[in-house]
Amino acid sequence: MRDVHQPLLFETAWEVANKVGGIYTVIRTKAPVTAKEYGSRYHLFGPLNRNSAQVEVEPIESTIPAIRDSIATLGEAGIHILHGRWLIDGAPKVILFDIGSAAHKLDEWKGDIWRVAGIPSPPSDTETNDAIILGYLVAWFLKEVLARDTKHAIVTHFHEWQAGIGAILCNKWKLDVATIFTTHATLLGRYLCAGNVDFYNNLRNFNVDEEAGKRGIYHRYCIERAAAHCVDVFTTVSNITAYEAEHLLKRRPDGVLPNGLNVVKFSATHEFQNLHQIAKEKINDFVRGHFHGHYNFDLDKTLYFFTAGRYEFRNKGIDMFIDGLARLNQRLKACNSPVTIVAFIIAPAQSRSFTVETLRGQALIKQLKDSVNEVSTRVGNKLFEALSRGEEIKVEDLLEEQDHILLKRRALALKRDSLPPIVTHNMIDDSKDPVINHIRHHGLFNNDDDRVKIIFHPEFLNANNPVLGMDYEDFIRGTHLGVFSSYYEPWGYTPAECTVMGVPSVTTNLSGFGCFMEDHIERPEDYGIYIVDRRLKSPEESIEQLASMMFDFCQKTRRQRINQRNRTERLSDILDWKRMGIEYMKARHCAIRRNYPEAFTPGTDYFSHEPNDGKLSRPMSIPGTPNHNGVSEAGLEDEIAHLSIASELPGLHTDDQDDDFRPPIKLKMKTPSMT
Ligand code: G6P
Ligand code: 1S3
Repeated sequence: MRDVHQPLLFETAWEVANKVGGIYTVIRTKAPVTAKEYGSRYHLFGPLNRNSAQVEVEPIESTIPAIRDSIATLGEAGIHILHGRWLIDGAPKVILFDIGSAAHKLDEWKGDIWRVAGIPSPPSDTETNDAIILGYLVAWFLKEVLARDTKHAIVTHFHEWQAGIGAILCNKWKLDVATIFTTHATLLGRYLCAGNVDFYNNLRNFNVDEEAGKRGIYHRYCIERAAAHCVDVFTTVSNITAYEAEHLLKRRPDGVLPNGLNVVKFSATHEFQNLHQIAKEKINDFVRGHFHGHYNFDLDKTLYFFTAGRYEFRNKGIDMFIDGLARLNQRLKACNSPVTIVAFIIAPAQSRSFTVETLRGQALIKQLKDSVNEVSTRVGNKLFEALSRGEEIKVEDLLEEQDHILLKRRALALKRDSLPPIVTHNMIDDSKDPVINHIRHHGLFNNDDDRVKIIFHPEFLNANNPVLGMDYEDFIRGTHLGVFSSYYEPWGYTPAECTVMGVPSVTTNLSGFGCFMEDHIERPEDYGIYIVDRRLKSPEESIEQLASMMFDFCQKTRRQRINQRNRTERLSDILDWKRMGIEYMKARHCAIRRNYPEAFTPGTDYFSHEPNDGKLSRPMSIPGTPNHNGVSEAGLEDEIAHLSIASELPGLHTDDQDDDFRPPIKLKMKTPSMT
C-alpha cells in the first residue's frame, strides 16, 4: 500500500511561472506554506513560457529518480520539459512542458478526449488545444511517475478549466492518484454575468448546455464540468462561487479554498504609514502634471480612490464605481466640500500608448520642478555667500532677472485651453470604449469645479513607465480607498491586497472576499472594509449606498484615516496563507482519504474540528467614522488572536457531511430582477 502520510504533491495550473491573472497570485503566494509542508515532495506542473521562465526559473536537474527518469522518458518521445526551481518565496520545483514540442500529438489527443470523455474541440480554439496538450502531458507524466515510485501516495491538484484535462484523464486512465479540482470562476458564470442577465436569481433555471453553446464555449464548458465530476474532491474559492458551481457545473463543491496572501509584516506599525506618505507624494507629482493649468485644488485635502483589475466593465463593477463617483461629485459640490477626489481606473484596454498630452503634462511639471530646484540652489548660494560675509541682502535681490524670466516661462507653459484628459492613453476605439462612454454619460470631464476628477489608465502600472511610474503595490500604498463594486467576483484579490497594505476598501456581498469578511467580522466597516449590498438591494440602491460610503469617507479627518489604516492592516493576519492554507490541507487530506480509503479506519474523521462561529467583534479603538466617542485601543491584539482561531475553524460543518469540509451556502437574493 502507498504511504498516505508522506504523499507526493503535484499542483497543475496554466499560470505556473506564467503570469496571466489571479491564479498566478494564488499559486505564487501560496508556495511558501506548501513548500514548507511538502518539502522536496512538492512539484508544480505548467506550460513552458520561455519569456517568463527565462527570468523566473532556474533550471536544475531533479534529484528524485522517479521524476528524473520520467522527464527522460518523455524526452525520448520528443517532449521538451524544463525542470527547475521557481525563483519565488518557497522556491518550489516546477516541471514545465513545452506545449509546442507535443503539437504533433494534438490531433491524436483531440480524437482521444472525444472518445474517452465525449469532449469536442473545434479546430481553431488555440487555448483549448493547448489545454488538451497540457492535460495529456501531465497525465502521461504522472503515469510514468506511478510506474517508478510505488512507495508514495500521490495527490494532484488541478486549477481551473485549462488544467482540467489532466484531472479527467487521471480518472479515465484510472491512475492511482488522489485528485482535486478547483475552479476559480465558472466559465458560464463569467460570460452570463458580463451580459445583461439577472444571474443570481436565475442560477437554478439556466439551460447550461444551451447557454454555453450560444456563447461558443460549449467545449470549454465540457472540460470544466467533466473535471469537476471526475475528481475525488471538487472545490471553489468562495461560498458564492460554490453556490454558482453547484448549479452551473451540477456538482456541489466539497469545500471552499479561500485565497490567501503571503503577508509581510513590518516590525514597526508606523512603517507602512510612512510608506503611504512616500507613495502618495509620487502620486501627487503625477497629479500636478496631469492637471496642469487646472490645478486649483489643495493636495493636502485630496483623496485618492482607485479601482483596478481585469477589464470586465460590469463584472468588476467599474460601471457602478463611475455611477457612484458621479453622485459623490454632486454631493461634495452641494455641500461646498473642500475635499477633492482623484479617482483612478486601472484596467488594461485596447490602447496604443500614452497620449502626447499626458506625456507633455509630466514633462512640463518636471521642467518646472528642475527649474525651481536650479533657481533655489542659486538663491541659496547667494544667501549663504552674503551672510557668511556679514553682508545684508534684500529679498528682492535674491532672484536674478534671468531667473524671473525662466520661472515665468515655465509657469506660462502650464496654461492650457483644454480640460485635463480623462484617459492617459490613445485608445484603439475611443468611441466604443465602455469606461470612457460611461464617464461621458455622466459628464465627469475634470472641470475646474468638479470635486471628483477621473483618470482612466488603460494599462497595468509599471515603475518603468514615463507616466505614473510606480509599481502597483507602491501605488496602492499611496491611495486612500480601493473601490471594487464587483457583480461577479469569485474571490477578489484587489481588496485583499489593499487590506494587507492597510488601505481601506469597498467590496460587495457578491464577491468571495466580501462574503468572507462579512462572515468573520462583526462590523467590517470599522476595520475599513465597506461592503456594498448588491444582493438584496436594487442597482439604484446599491449605487446610492456606494456613494454614501465614499461621501462618509470624505468626512474623515486625517487622524481618523490614520487610525483606520492601522486597523485595516491588522486584519492581514486572517488573510495570511499560514491560516488560509489550512483549507488546502483539508482538501488534500480529504482527497487522499477518498482515494486510499483502505489506509483509514472507517468512522474516524480525519479532519474533525470543533465548531466555532466566533466573529471578530467591533474594534475597541475609536471608530473610523467621525462623531463617535473614543475608547482605548487596548485589547485589539486579543481580538485578532481570537479571530485567527475562528478562521482556522470555519464552523460550517453540518451533520449530513462525511468528510466534506465546507458546504456551500444558500444564497439569499432580492427578487425580482437585480439588473
Ligand atoms: C501617514 C504618515 C503621516 C501622514 C499621513 C497622511 O500616516 O505617517 O505622516 O500625515 O500618512 O495621511 P493621509 O490619509 O492624509 O494621506
Ligand atoms: C479569478 O480571476 P478573475 O479576476 O478573473 O481567480 C482569482 C483567483 O482565485 C479570483 O480572485 C477572482 O475573483 C477570479 O476572477
